[in-house]
Amino acid sequence: EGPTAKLNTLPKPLSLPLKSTALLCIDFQKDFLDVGGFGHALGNDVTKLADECLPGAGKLLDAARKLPLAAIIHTKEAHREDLADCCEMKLCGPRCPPEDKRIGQVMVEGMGRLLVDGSPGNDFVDAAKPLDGEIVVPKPGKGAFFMTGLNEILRDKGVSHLIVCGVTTEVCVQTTMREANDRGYECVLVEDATASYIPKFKASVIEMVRSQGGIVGYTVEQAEEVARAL
Ligand code: C5J
Repeated sequence: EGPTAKLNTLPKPLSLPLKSTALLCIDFQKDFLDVGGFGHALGNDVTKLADECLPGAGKLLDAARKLPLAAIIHTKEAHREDLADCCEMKLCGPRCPPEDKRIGQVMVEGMGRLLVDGSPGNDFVDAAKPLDGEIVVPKPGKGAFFMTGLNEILRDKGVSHLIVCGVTTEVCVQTTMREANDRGYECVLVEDATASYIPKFKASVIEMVRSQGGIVGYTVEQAEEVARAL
């Protein structure tokens, strides 16, 4: 019951019940989108991400802010200052020499400690900054349900459906969608509001999500279409 937004999704059309739908924006942070951030430190070309997904994310945010959706939620990959929530394996473990440890270990000019909560580079990019009243969920892992209160927040707000956007498609976005799917949330991934450093991985995730009758969820090509339907 209540208003719905009809979307031309794949593998089949989806009707979003607005009062139980949340917009989930995943990790639109300088650490992933800006030169000098964590993504850059890992050796990625970060320069194409912003143009690929931020205009789409902006359309989703503008449309969602005009409505009473159940919630607008922004996640950020952020570790505690003491790194107690960063396991040794993520910090690097046996895979690289100690001087290569990146998370929280080196100070980058303008960015501070990579992937550490409160550092300038860990903050959101201007185009996708949360507004007052929107929910920010810091998370130490790839999936937004791991070591966070996200599931409880969604249950409390009566959310059944998630419009998903963010970076990077095959890491934090895909992991979060799989976690959400296992917890019973219907997810729709907005293709022009997500991006990867590795374009073929983005294409694969989109195909994977909607394969086998929508095994992980739905996909829709354009944020514009979602914005119009909301
Ligand atoms: C990564 C993310 N790529 N937000 N995090 O480490 O996708």
